[in-house]
Amino acid sequence: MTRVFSGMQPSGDPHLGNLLGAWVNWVAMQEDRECVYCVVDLHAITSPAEHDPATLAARTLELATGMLAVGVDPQRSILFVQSHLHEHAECTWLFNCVAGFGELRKMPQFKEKSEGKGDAVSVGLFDYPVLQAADILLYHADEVPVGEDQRHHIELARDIAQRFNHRFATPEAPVFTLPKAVHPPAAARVMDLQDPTVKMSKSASSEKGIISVLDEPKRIEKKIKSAVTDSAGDIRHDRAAKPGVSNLLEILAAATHREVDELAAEYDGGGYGTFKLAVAEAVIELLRPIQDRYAELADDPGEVQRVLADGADRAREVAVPTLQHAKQAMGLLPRG
Ligand code: ATP
Ligand code: LTN
Repeated sequence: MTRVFSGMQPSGDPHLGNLLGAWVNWVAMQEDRECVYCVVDLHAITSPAEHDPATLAARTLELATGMLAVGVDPQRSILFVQSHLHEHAECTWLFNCVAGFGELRKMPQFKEKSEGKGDAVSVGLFDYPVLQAADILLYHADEVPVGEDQRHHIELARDIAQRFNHRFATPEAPVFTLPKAVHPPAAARVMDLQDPTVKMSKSASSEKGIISVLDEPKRIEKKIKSAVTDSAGDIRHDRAAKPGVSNLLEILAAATHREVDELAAEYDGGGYGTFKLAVAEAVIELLRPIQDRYAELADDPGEVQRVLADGADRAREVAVPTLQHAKQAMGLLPRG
């Protein structure tokens, strides 16, 4: 069966973009694939601006609770916290000796996040994609559902796997499976409500630009009502000319499982007020069952912790033999 791996950083409150762009797809993939989903807390400590030791543990638990609330099913899939398996860090070291300085330096995310920081940039930020490669390759993942911005990281994981196999294994008995990135079919890309030309983001968007998965209905309505649109008044899908309206149309389509064009035809002529109210209602209805389930789960954090402990045990069953195989292939002396 096709194996899937994906991860999300506990770097802020999960938002509508994370839900429509990632989680909806994660949940659907459970139907016919073996899925491994991970809260990647070791990635979240790579930049000091986003790392708050006082809230990291709580955020990690909240993100895992959110994943369960949207429908990640721990019976069918493996859900765990990255730092609960030291194998990820250990495998990163092995890959550090396979990955090249030049290829890491060129990673767009590293270039973006390190810009203007000079020598203050952490080695962890530089090494971020190597840790991500370890996440993916330890589980022999075939498919990695991620946003378009992660494409280079998945290609690097593929290159590392290929290079490792070439240097330390034979074509008949490779150590690592070559993964590929897959993007959600509906290509949901939710934009910031205040600046619809940039994506909604946990760390970069302002509070008003983001709809958190746990926002109360009143707050959602307020944020959508004040979403930036334009002065033309017509409702049609045109990302270049009408980014705000197009974003709201896409959100409405995703939340109601309807087509963008059909919705545009239905609301055009009725004014932005009515349209925005419809979008707000649809989002509120979309989030209601998730929020109810979240509240139930959050009532019993011990149970979520148990689910994560079980997930870590099951993850270890896959990751430990893979890592052993890799160490053996590299010629490291097994413990007697
Ligand atoms: P950060 O600001 O910390 O980078 P983020 O909000 O951009 O966080 P990530 O943790 O980078 O989110 O991404 C988690 C998953 O959610 C990825 O698969 C990513 O593609 C998806 N995702 C994030 N933002 C959006 C968005 N605005 N629209 C659609 N998908 C998104
Ligand atoms: N870098 C990713 C998060 C991430 C990930 C992974 C995604 C860490 N490890 C492994 C897929 C597979 C991000 O920022 N979205």
